[in-house]
Amino acid sequence: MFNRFTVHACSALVLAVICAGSASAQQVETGDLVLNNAWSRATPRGAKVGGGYLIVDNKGSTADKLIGGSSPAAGKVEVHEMAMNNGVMTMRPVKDGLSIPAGKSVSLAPGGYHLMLMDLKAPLKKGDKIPVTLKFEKAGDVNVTLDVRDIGATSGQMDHAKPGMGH
Ligand SMILES: [Cu+2]
Repeated sequence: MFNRFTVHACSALVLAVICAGSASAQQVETGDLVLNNAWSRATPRGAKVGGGYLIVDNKGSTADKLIGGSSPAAGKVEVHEMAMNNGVMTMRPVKDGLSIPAGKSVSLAPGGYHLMLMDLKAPLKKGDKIPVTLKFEKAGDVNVTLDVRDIGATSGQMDHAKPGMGH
């Protein structure tokens, strides 16, 4: 399943993001934006919110903005940021949207910016594919699919750090 080349390639930090992207095999291109590695984390029973993570590359020469989104799996989808507030980790909606600067890559990941799926219709289970429509100021509506990973997953790259995979 994982040949020697894959393991070695994944060992190189610089390739970690590429590896993670190919692991989920999902890349969505729309105009100047390339969306990669969209994923989520399984939620505990009864949880009403879940996170959504992905990497947005802006290959164009003008900035765009992620304003929000929607999903059939949730009552609403917001863009949040985590921040330390008097030593306490808090999160809040990103005011006026998350800017995606021209030529830059913006990561939504645990501990930082993320999508917040509010009012979940059902808990997210590992292996689920959650369709989300992201709303960008310029690129408009873009459909991505969140791969739901293990409840303990912390980032896309961590998927490679499993025992027996040569790390
Ligand atoms: Cu949040």
